Amino acid sequence: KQYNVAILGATGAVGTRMIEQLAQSTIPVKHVKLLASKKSAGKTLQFKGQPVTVEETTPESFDGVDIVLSSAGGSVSKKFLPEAVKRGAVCVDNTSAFRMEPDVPLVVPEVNEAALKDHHGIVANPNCSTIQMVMALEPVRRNFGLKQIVVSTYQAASGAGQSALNEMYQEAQDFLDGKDMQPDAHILPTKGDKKHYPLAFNLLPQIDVLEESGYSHEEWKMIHETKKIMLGDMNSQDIKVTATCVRVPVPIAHGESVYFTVEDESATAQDIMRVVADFPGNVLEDDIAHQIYPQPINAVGKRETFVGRIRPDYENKGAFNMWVVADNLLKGAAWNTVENAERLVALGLV
Ligand code: A2P
Ligand code: 11C
Repeated sequence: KQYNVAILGATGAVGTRMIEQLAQSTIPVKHVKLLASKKSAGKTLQFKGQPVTVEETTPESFDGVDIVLSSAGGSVSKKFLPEAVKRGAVCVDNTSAFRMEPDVPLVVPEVNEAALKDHHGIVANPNCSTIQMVMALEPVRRNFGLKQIVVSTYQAASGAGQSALNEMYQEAQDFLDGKDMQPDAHILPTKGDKKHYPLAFNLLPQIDVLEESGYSHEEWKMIHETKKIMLGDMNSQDIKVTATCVRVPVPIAHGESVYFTVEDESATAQDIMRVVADFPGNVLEDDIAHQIYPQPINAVGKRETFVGRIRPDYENKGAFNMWVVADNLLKGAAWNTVENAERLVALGLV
């Protein structure tokens, strides 16, 4: 069988990468439809070297579509994906719109592929910072049991979309040209909020909106998505998770400092390294004698999750630190979405 595939948000930072990842995937594609807002209608993009005209998204855009890959923002997903499902499509949604719905599987294939079979037309792709953390920690959970996770993120500008990335480059340019030490920001930390701050040569400890709890919504996602993916219950207390999310002036690829405790206190750092390295999709880059460790610039364009600096907390038994890097636009978004679609096809679930 060959599949008609629609990419919703095809002109965006993630959408353009979905086009590339789909072209390189095992999915037999009959026809690809590239959907965006009215603003981009008529623009030409390429799929496998062939020009494809971008169309404005309407409910009828999904007539005859088998698979939808979507990354045009939560409100666009909420509006259009039910229309696509009504027309018989299976959607893999990279936004947060449906992630916490009980009948929507939230899937990182290497970690919880089995959840795909419970879909009712929508599969959710987790947040980028959650995906790379569960990739690094799932082998630890399976082999030694996980008790607690304390994560601090170093998140790239592209996580907030192409416009945020463009704004950071412009700020850096203006700063180096001596134009403005406090440029007028319009997008970051998050489009919808009242105040905006520059990211170039700065750090912003706010990703997404700040909630009354004191946590940002990105931090909330890391806590609850991790529990849903690893334990099948977003409120489980079986693993305790806390997070601090920070935007850093890096274009692409998120870094994470992850502190975790395991049930099996006999586990050594060497044991952790071994199981992390053996897990599909992970690459261990941990050779301190040769200064080898994961770095964002080396992860750009790669599908894998890179893990290093694995070391014990010498003052607490069964506790470790590690450093995790992945391309937020690929494993964190476009590749994990296409990988979910590949698995749905392979398992006969489309
Ligand atoms: P457009 O380029 O026409 O605005 P990013 O995550 O990089 O900001 O990209 C967002 C993506 O979502 C873009 O492809 C954008 O298309 C698309 N998009 C934004 N609003 C809508 C909408 N109302 N309907 C369909 N696509 C939309
Ligand atoms: C960021 N992690 O870096 C966000 C982007 O829930 O899919 C992805 C938001 C999401 O800003």
